[in-house]
Amino acid sequence: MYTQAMDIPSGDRDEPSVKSDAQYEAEFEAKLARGDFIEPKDWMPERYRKTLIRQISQHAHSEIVGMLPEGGWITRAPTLERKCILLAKVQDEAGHGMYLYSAAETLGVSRDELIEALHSGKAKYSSIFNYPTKTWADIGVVGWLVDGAAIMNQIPLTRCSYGPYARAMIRVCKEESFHQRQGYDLLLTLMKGSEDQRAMVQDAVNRWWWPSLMMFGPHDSESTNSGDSMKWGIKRISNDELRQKFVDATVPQAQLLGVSLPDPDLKVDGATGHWTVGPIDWSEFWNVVNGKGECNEERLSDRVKAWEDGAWVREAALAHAQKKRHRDCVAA
Ligand code: FAQ
Repeated sequence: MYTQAMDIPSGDRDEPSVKSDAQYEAEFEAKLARGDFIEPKDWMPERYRKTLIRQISQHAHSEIVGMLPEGGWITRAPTLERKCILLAKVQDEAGHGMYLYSAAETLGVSRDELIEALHSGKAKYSSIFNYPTKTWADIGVVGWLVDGAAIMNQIPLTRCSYGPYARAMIRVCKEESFHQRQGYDLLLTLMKGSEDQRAMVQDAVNRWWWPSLMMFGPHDSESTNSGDSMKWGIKRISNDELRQKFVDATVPQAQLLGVSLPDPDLKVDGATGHWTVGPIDWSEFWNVVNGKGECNEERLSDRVKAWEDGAWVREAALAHAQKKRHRDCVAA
């Protein structure tokens, strides 16, 4: 289900048909209105296809680049158990990237094109992965806050109108849930430790809190893609609403953990019961998105190096496939 081959969608147009573009469009709209999934071979407006390719491929890139900040800690995990957990988590992120690249390929774009866009710096990936993981506590905080924000954003995507993306998200969300819990568990353990360990957790929370809020994207009023994406059922809940849900869920978890959140304006709104946060520094966000964050260069060059170092594996797999095809032909 998650490994659809490259298959250019053709809709009903392969069959003799007298349908006009307006009729195709009306059928597409009717499917959306009924809450049916749009599937790879269905007719879809070009802008819907482009928006999905953009979002799904950015999401895939984020999963793959997201392996880097944590991957460097696998050899430094303090216990065998923590090492196994982190190894499993980082492998999961690779799997998520693969499901997502496969989902994007069903829209008629090749994986090579997508990888090239990432490596050349044309394609975006989540701002959050351009921050450094300085201490072991950062690994806990990434699980708690970054995976926590990722789940909040991705649960509504299980109801996205595009079938392959929505289905991929079901498994991704189950795994993200384990990621979030292992991070929180790691932090609970550190908070029961020494004064230095507690200080290390607080320092990590101070550095990751605001970037985690930025993961949800710009305010709705500045979100250029939300209008179309909400209309087409790609996004079901807006950037600001998801950010609010995340804050409401996370503040009590911070209290239970015994850490403070680095926001002097954080308070409960008596009228709504929601936690309100102070102003977000959007200049920092755009700086990072535009390639000027602390780790942007390092992340991209690590990705390019991993791709180049893995060339022999791809070549060997292709050579094996060719040999097998040849053997099968001779045997037939
Ligand atoms: N970083 O109009 P909107 C994870 C861009 S997975 C960079 O609101 P949209 C798992 C946006 O692309 C994390 N750029 O955009 C994990 C657009 O520019 P464009 C990734 C951002 O698409 C955990 C412009 O700003 N998750 O963490 C960001 O409607 C731990 C205007 O924004 C997904 O990708 C950002 N944070 O809404 C892995 C989920 N935000 O493209 C390892 C799927 C916005 O027009 C370790 N994606 N921009 O040039 C989405 O839900 C949406 O794409 C949003 C943005 C909500 C991220």
